[in-house]
Amino acid sequence: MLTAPTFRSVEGAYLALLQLATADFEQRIEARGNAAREVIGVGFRLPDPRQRLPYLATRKVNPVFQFAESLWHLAGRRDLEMIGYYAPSMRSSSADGITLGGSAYGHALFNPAVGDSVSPFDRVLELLRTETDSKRGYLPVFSAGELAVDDNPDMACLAGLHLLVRDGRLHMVCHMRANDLDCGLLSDVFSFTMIQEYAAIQLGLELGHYTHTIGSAHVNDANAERVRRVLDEGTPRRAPQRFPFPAMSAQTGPDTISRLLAHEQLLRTNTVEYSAEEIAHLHVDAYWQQTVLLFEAYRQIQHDDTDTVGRDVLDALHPGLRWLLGHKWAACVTTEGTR
Ligand code: 5HM
Repeated sequence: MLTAPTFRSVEGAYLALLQLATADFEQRIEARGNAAREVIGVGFRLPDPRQRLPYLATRKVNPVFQFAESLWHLAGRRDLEMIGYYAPSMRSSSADGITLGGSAYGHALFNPAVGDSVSPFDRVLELLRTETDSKRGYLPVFSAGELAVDDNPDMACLAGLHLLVRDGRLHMVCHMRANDLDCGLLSDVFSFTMIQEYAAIQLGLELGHYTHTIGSAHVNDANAERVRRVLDEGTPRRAPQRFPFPAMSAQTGPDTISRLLAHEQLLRTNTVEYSAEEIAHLHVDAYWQQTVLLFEAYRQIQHDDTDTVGRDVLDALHPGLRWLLGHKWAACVTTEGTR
């Protein structure tokens, strides 16, 4: 097959890649002390990029982090203060303990490049609005300057994102120089498809397909045991959990992101606490209220001395998000067993 194989949701692609790198790997590598099995040059396509969450009990995806990271990217941020609260492990990639480098993709996409006054993201949208069938809508992330940094702790794994408008739909092709299939792939696909959907809304277009390509696709030996358990769970005999995810609200724009991040900061710093009822009356539409509910659930887990997250918050969540929270944190299982 010359085009990338298609999967109904990210879960199928994730399992197929894990299988490939575990059983049919091409070589063993040991870059920077990480022993891994590797396959070179792979890819897949998601015809519906909204199906960006996997529902596997053995791979405890953290949807709070997924949405937090996407918003962090969409706001063009690179501060550790926010993202480190959701993913403490990212602190080790920071050279100065304050900011992230290459992995702060949104910082490269949503801020003007040196010498420019408009961000690459806005420049590409402008191009796509004016040039029919353009092939030039490329958003580079990896920069040659990263190679010149001695002992660089955080070199961008994302080479770039390519946006293509065809027949009224916005497609995206992602090029990764390297992807850790177990640890990096899921959050990368989540964030990039969120950026794609956000871009489609800004352009007033339908969401097209998403194609993910990887130079070095690998599974670290340190994660081999978990990968084996995930593959055991994901055998074709298992009926997959299905929680179709809704479309991002059509009025989403930069103001939406700012408003959400204002609530995020208040919750992260435990300055406010919200009931589901209060979240329903915030100046935030129903789609994004789900994210505020996730932030409130996480606030309770982090700051409240409690072993359960409020029933009202769990009940108001999309069933797929509730399912994921219930598998990630015991505090999120309702008395009726949300799982
Ligand atoms: O030595 P190198 O810079 O390639 O190590 C980075 C590791 O993080 C690789 O295993 C890469 O695949 C993984 N990674 C990822 O998969 C890192 C980031 C952060 O940029 C990411 N996805 N988003």
